[in-house]
Amino acid sequence: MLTVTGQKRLTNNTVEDVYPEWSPDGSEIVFASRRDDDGDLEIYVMNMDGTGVTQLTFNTSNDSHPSWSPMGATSPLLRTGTVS
Ligand SMILES: [Ca+2]
Repeated sequence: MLTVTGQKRLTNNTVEDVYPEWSPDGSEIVFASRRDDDGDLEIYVMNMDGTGVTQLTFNTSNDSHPSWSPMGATSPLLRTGTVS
């Protein structure tokens, strides 16, 4: 069971970091961001402490609302869609 006892800023930039979702085991967070400078959303994953940010999608569409596959999976199940 994950117990949250405080708050820590995990991202710090001038663009959107949106649609975060914890991994089933609480060790990682998948999210969408516009941080790659081409203006559309991409999907990223990071450790629960904000380290180890890894970009998972690379395209010109808005990739958003990522979700995790069922308990025990080791990587996010990605679902892409257009953000209005
Ligand atoms: Ca994209």
